[in-house]
Amino acid sequence: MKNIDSRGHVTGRSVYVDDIPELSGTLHAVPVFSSRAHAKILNVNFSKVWEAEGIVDILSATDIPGENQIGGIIPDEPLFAEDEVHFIGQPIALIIAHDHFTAREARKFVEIEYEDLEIITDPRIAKERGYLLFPSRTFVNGNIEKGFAKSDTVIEGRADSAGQEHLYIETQGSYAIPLENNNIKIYSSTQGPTLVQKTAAVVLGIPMHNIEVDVTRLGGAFGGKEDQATAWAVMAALAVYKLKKPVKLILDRDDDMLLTGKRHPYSSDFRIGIDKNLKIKSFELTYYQNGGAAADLSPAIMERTLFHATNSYFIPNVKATAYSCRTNITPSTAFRGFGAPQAMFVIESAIALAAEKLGVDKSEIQECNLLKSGDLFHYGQVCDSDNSKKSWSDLHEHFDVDTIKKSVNSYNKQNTFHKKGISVMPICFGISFTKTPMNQARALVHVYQDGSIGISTGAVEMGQGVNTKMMQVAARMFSVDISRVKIESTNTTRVANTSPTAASSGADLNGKALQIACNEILIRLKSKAAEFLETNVDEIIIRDEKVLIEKIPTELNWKKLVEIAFLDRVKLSEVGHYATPIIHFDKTTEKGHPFTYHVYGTALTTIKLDCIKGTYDIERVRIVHDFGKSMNLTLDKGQVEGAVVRGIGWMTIEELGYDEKGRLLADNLSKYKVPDVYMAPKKIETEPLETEGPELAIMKSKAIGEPPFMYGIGAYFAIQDAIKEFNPDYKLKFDAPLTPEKVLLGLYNNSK
Ligand code: LUZ
Ligand code: MOS
Repeated sequence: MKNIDSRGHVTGRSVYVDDIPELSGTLHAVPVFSSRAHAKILNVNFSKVWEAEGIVDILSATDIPGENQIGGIIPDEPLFAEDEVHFIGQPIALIIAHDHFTAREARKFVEIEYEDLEIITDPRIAKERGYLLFPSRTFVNGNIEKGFAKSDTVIEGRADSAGQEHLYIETQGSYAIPLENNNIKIYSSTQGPTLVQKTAAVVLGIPMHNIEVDVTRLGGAFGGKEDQATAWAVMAALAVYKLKKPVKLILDRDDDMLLTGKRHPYSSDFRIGIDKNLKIKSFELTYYQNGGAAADLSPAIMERTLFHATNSYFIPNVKATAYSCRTNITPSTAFRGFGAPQAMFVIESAIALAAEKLGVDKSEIQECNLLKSGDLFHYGQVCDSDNSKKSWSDLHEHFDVDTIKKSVNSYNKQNTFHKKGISVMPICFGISFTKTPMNQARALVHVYQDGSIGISTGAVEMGQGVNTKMMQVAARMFSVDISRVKIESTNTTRVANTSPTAASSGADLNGKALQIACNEILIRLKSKAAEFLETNVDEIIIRDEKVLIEKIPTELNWKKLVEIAFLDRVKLSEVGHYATPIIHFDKTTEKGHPFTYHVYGTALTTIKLDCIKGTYDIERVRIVHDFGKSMNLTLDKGQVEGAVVRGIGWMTIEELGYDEKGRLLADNLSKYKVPDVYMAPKKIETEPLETEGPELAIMKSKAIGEPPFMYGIGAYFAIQDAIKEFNPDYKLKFDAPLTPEKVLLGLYNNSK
């Protein structure tokens, strides 16, 4: 089954926030933001703005009736800056006008006097000064010094990875409208409707029940709208609160790129110890996370980094420390992988460096350290499958990796100015919000008296196809045709207290809640059927819209049964609630069982390097991926392909950069390159790993959103592999992205 939205998307009929028909009198808001990365605000003068025609109002911190606070985990972020600004793009005020362009033009006339303060963009410098967003954490298992003593080779190094722009096609936006009795309805392009509702209530100083948040779908999010959709929705709500008029706030692309946070850049030190059998004995890490100017989701992201320090390898002695460093860039935020890709780049770098030193193939070290059932993760959870090893060996068999390696070798012997590179990238990604209480969800199901079904969940559709999956779940539960099922928008009045759709867990959590709700209604319908057919309820089966007794069709079908049940006053609506069992985590010991299950897989990346230009083609990515029992392989393979391309972009060409003034260099699409159709791998082949699939995944279909992102890391090492073919003196460097410029320097620079 394809994505139910496919047709709407390609015909342009799908509705996003900016497509909602505007009520008459709708006003338009544009944020005023800091042009300094760190400064005292001495004076703000709006008088020239007021001279423009069509200006309705200008709101700033003093207009906030509740708290000037939008920090989600730590209350350290004002909606509007008051005395100081901490990054370029920090909102200071909101201009509201009769149309968007008037507001945007008028912004140029705001006069702000600043007194500049010291600007720090390097997380290591921030750490030295003691500028941390919150205390550091250390995960320990075993004893690293004993582990190093048992190692034959101990190597130290450093690995850096840069940020990444989300580049959702739909920019951040909201449309807030006043309802009667001072209630406000907000349409928001958010992954977290409840977070918008809760934060709007705090800022306006009113109860949550006065705010209704509605989301039909997002034009992409990738984590960028988990926390950072909130500010724009709350600003619109604040304007509605003051003006009692509908207010729309949609960021233009350039504003979106400058004002919103990105993936966390990380700088990391590692020390790895390996014995003569290539077993990794010990691994020590220090991560410097560049959190930007406010905490945002950094505590959770840092935690996920620590959890993924060892990727898919078993290492008996581990010590990993992470610092979240406060700098003067936009607050870094969630981005597909949520700190895990950064950790996995570090361990892959450590293994690559060890392989270089030992003169062995990187994949030899990788292979002999893969996780197996019974191995202990450094955070105390026990690995419960051999999927890591299995995906590795299946990949090698299915795609005949030995033959591929031979053909790459012979190509490299025959060609001087083109070289091919190859790399294997295994992944292991933990599924669950690392914050245990977030692993809960609800769903609301109505069976209408004509047999049609309406479902609402807390899941937000953002292109990933979660709505399609929810409809599949309901159709399968009732055993009716999918055309009977309608999915409603995600709305806080129908499904309350939701976790954001994030952590790859949207389908699992909301699907399980939906199953519970459907099942309750099904039980009542079956008992009504048994009564009507004068038989035992255990004998009733509903299949393909027919009511069967011991596999024999009866006079009842789905539609008729629903009608009878309704006339007999049976409750045909239900709310399902699901809370993931088995998970727990103790922060005092940093041990527990934080993940419901893990997703595994292995990818082989082959690239071709032009050794004159330094440019590269990502030729193929071949993958054996652990889908569990995929409930929708079309959608799931689409998720793999999208994730792989984004992972490759992060590792290769996506370069942000900040100047000494703390200004983002790549602040528009002529400066920020992402993989396009030419740059994307010519072919991505995804083979499902044959496994049972865990009961705790929705219909045994494993979470898919984030895990495949990290296959993209393979591109980095494949490119370095090709550089080395051309320039045997090249020394491995771990400083992503590996842009063609860096490649060119590597090809011709022999410095050691
Ligand atoms: N969001 C979050 C996430 O709040 N907690 C998580 O553990 C997480 N993991 C991945 C992506 N988003
Ligand atoms: Mo996310 S990075 O699952 O919002």
